[in-house]
This record gives sequence, C-alpha cells and structure tokens, in this order.
Amino acid sequence: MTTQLDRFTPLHTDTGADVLTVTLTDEEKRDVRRLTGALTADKHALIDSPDWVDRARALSCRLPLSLRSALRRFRREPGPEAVLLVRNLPLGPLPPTPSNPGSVEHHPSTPAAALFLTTVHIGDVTAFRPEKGGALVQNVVPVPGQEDFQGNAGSVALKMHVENAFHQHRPDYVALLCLRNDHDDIAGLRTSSIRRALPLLSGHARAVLSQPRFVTNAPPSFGNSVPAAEPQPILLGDLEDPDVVVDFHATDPLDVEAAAALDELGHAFDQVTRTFILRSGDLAIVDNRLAMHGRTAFRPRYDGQDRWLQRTFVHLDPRRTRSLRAGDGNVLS
Ligand SMILES: O=C(O)CCC(=O)C(=O)O
Ligand SMILES: [Fe+2]
Repeated sequence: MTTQLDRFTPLHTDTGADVLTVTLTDEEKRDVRRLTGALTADKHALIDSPDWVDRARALSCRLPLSLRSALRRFRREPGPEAVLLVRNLPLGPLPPTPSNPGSVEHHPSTPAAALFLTTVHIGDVTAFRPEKGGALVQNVVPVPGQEDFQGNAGSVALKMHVENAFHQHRPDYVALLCLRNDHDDIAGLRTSSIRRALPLLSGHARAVLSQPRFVTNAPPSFGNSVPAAEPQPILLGDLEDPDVVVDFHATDPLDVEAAAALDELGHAFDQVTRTFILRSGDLAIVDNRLAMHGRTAFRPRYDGQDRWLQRTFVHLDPRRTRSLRAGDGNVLS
C-alpha cells in the first residue's frame, strides 16, 4: 500500500527509466505556498542574510510530510539515477525572464523561497564567492551574446559535468527549479549517473579511472582563488559504487591510456544519459557525487519568455568547509 510517507511515483523519461519523483498534490502545493508567503512577506528581505536563511531552515521542517520524507530517503539512497524530481512546486505569477549577465535573486520571490525551503531541508544551501558574487539563489538564463558559452548563460549544448569538479569542496547536490522552459519546449536538463555507467566499463578502464591521471582546471572566473590543479582520479571510493568527478569540458587525461579510459567513460555515460524536459514547477535535485548533468541546445529569443531556472547548491557537512566560510556563513571563498 502506498502511504503518505512513501509516495514516490516513477517518471518515464525519454528512455523509459524510472526516476525518483514526488509530485505534490494541490493541497500540498498550497501548504508550501503558505510557507513561501511567510518568507516573501518582507519584499526588502535579503536571501543572502543569515536571518532569512535561518527562517527558511526552520520553516522547512513544516514542508509536507511526503516531501520531507522523499528528501530524507533520497539523501540516504539516491537510487540508480541519483536524481530526485519534485513536481508541482508553487511559483506564483512570474516576471519576465531576466537576461542580464550574472543574474541572481537578491530578494525573496515565491520560486526562490520554494527552491530554498526544499533544498535547505537536505543540508546547507551554499555558493562560491567567485560565482555570481556568492549569491545563494542564482538564475540560469540565456544571455545575449553568450550563446556559445559552456556555462549556464549559454544556449548551445552544455557538456556533461560534475558541478565545480575542480574544487575539493564541490557541492554535494545541485538543484535546478524550472520557472519556464524555452519557447520550443526542447531545452532539456541531461543527467547521467556513474551507477548506471559503471557496468558498461571494462575492468581496465575502471582501474585507470581510479588513478590520479586526470587534471580538471577551474573556470577562469575562479581566478587565483583555487590552487593549481593536481592530478586526480575520476572514480573515488569503493569501486563497487564509486563517486565520480569529471567535467567533459574541463578534465584532461595525462597520458594515452588515461585518454582511452576517459573516452570509454564518455561512451558509457552517453548510453545512460537521461533528458528531462522540465515543466514550470519541476525541481530536479542531482546528487553531484554520483551523477553529472548538462543541457541540450535551444534557441533563445530574449523577449522575456525565455527558459528560466533557479539554482541552489547544497553541502551536507558544514564543518568540512568551515575554513572556507568566513563568519560561518553560507559562502565558500
Ligand atoms: O541549463 C541547465 O539545464 C543546466 C545548467 C547547469 O549546468 C548549471 O546551472 O549548473
Ligand atoms: Fe552545472
């Protein structure tokens, strides 16, 4: 019997795979709306202030039980796809999609509050100072002139990557809430999990990928704030169920054998990649230890109705990053 506590339903993606999904009922959506209402009442409040973050964390304990239960379960067992989809979150009336470079949300809105409430219930919502000034809720929108950019301002296909793969303290989760999809409804978030790809790899490739024979450089935006990249393995931990750290735009193999193993990994991932055409109110939470993500290409119009996602990062253990977070705040330097 399906209970209130256990209400995952399978979502059929392009490949028919089952992805952990929790769809809020309309009543639950109204309950979340009441919580976002409390967080958006003061239009001058700042998302990045410790007070607002504390309130959001406290209010997240009042999210619908089905959602809290799904988050708790996903945290312990991310499943073969390492993605949780939360559907039917409240958004309210939306302003035009922003198109300025570096766009972030400073003041609380219904979608930003819904995203924050959900993700702060998993762990600590965090950001990196060099990325968009360390704002905790960042807009993922196409920016005029940046169409070819391999980052979230672009609209060409975005290569598969672990978020901030170069960083020792990359986020544990990346969460992307869809406010609007693109005009043609073709932009898709793509995800690919090492749990699915691993069985497709030869034993030799697995062995090579677990040796420090790969370098992943930081994007230029991080400047000198990170040490020069050291060779790292791509597969970490128990080889039966490893973590993966790779960015198909930024990871370089150091020798010919490593290049062949990286190629094999790329082919294996290609075979298990899922595409999510996110709808308004859909939130995808990707376990950044086990899955990569990317995006299909789309054609922006810059007319205020373009694709618009909002993004947060989550770290599970604030003590591990304490030396990077001035004043015990949420931003990693
Ligand atoms: O546009 C997308 O669907 C994903 C963009 C992305 O990789 C990110 O914002 O981290
Ligand atoms: Fe990303």
